[in-house]
Amino acid sequence: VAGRRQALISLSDKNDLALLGRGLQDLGFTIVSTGGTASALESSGVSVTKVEELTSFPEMLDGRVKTLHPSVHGGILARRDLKHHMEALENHGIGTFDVVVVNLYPFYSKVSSSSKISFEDGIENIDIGGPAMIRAAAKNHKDVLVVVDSEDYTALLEFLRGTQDDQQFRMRLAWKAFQHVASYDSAVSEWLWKQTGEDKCPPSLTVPLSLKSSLRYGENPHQKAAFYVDRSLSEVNAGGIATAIQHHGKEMSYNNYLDADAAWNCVCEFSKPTCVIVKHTNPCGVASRENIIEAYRLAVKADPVSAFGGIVAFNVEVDEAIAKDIREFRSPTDGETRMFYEIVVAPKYSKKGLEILRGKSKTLRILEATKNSKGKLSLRQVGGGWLAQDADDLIPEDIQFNVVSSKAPQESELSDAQFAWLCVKHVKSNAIVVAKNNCMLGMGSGQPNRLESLRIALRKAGNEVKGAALASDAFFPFAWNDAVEEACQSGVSVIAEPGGSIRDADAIDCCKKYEVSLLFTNVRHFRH
Ligand code: 93A
Repeated sequence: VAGRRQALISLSDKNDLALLGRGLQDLGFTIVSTGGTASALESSGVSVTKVEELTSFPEMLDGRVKTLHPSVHGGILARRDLKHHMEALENHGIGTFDVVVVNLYPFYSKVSSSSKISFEDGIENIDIGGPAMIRAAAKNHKDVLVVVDSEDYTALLEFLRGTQDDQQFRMRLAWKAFQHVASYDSAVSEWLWKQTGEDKCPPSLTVPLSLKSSLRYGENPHQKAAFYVDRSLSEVNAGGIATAIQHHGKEMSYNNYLDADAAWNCVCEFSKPTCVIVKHTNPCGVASRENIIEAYRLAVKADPVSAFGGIVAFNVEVDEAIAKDIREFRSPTDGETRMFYEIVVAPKYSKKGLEILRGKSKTLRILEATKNSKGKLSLRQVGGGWLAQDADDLIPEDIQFNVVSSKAPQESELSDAQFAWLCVKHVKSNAIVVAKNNCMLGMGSGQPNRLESLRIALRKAGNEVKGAALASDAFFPFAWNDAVEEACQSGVSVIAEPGGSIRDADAIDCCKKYEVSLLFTNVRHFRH
C-alpha cells in the first residue's frame, strides 16, 4: 500500500518476535522478512512480505545471499532529504524502510567449546547480510530506527506510538548497533585467529565487548565510567564477577567491581571451605576451615582494621549460621563495633542466609557468582595501548617446592608454605605473606621494596609468626642484613620463594644459620 511505513525484520534469535510483529502491524507497518523470520511471523498471525517478493530474486547460495540487494539496501540507505536519492528509488520501484530489526547468526555460541562444530560450519555461521543491514540502518539512523536487541522492542514500539521524534533515541540505537556489529566481528576474528595455530598463538586482542552498565563514576567521583562484559566468555563460559547476580544492596561501583573480582578470584582457588577478605584489591585475611564460621572469624582477625569496609568472599554456601555471624560479629580490635562490609560474594546462599544478610544493611551488596573459567585472557591498559597475557592460572599443585636448605620442612610446614604461596599470588607486588595452619597471619603488599613488605607482614603477624611459613612472590635480592635474615630472626620456620637471585647462595646460608627451611619454586607470581 502506497504511503505505508515499512519495517525490515530478519532475526536468528526469534525471542519476542510475535510481540514485535504484532506491535508493528497494529501501527500500520508493512513487514518485510527473510525466510525463517517470515514463517515465524506468519505462524503468530502477522502478515509478511517475503524479501524475495521485493527483490524478485530467490534466497540463493544456501542463504548466503538473501538480503544483499539494492531493493533492500537502497530502501535503507537513501537520504530522505535529497531529491535525487528519492527519485532514484522511485525510478527503480524501491520503497523506503523506516525500521530495521536484525540480530545475527549466533556465531559465538556455535563455535564455542560446548558445541564443537567443524571449521566449515563455523565459516557458514559468519553473518554477512545481517551486519550489512545493521550498518546501513545505523548509518542512516536519522531516518531509520535500527534495533539489534529484543530488550529494545518495547521502547521501539513506544517511540513509534508517540508523536515526537527524538534524534537522541535514534542515535543511541545506532550506537548500540555499531557496538553489536563490532563485537560480532571481534568474535569472528578471535575465532579465526585461534584456528591459525591454537596454543602457539599469543593472545588475540579482538575481545568482543558489550556494555553491561554505566557506572555512577570511576575510581573517583570526577571520572566517568562504564562496565563492559566480555561477550566471548559471558555467553558461554559464564563465570566471574561480570556475570554475578546481585541479590541486594547499593549499585556496584567501579572500585567494587575491582575488589570483588580480586576477592572472588582468590577464594575460588581454594578447595577447602575458605573465607577471603579483600581491601583495595589485596587479600588482607584468608582462612580455610571445615567450619566456615571459624574461617570467617580468622580471616577478619588477620587484620581487623583493614577488613572493616572490605569485601568478604566465600567458596561455599552462605547459610543461616554464617550469615548471622557476618551480621553480628564485632571487630576484634575493640570487641564492640559491628563489622561493616561493602560486599559479600559467594557461590550460593540459603534462603535464610540471604534473608539475614539483607537485614544487615540496606547498602551491603550481596553477589552470587560462578567460578571463573581457566585460560582467560588478562588485559591491562597502558598509555596508547593494551597489554595482553594469559591469566596466571598456576596453583601450588602445579608447582614443585624444592628444598634447597639443609633443614627440610615437616609436612605441616610444607602445607603452610603452600597455603601462603596461594595467598601471595593474589597480593600486589612486592608481596609477602605469613601463614600458618591454613590461615593468613599477615601480609605486606605493594611496597616498592621487598624488605618493607616483609616488615609489614611480620608486624601484622605479631607474636604468631613463630613457626609460621613465609612466602614471597619473587626472589629475595639480598639475604644478610636484609629480608631473608629478618625473616629468619622473626621466628618463621619455612620460607618459600621462586629463587633465581645471584645471591641465592646467601639466602641458603642464612637459612642454614637460623635453621629455617628454604623452598625454591622456580615460579614467580608478580602482580603489578
Ligand atoms: O547468509 S547471510 O550473511 N546473507 C544474507 O544476505 C542475509 N540476510 C539476512 N545472512 C543473512 N541474514 C541473516 O539471516 C540475518 O542476520 C538473520 O540472523 C538471519 C535470519 O534468517 P531467517 O529469517 O531465514 O531465519
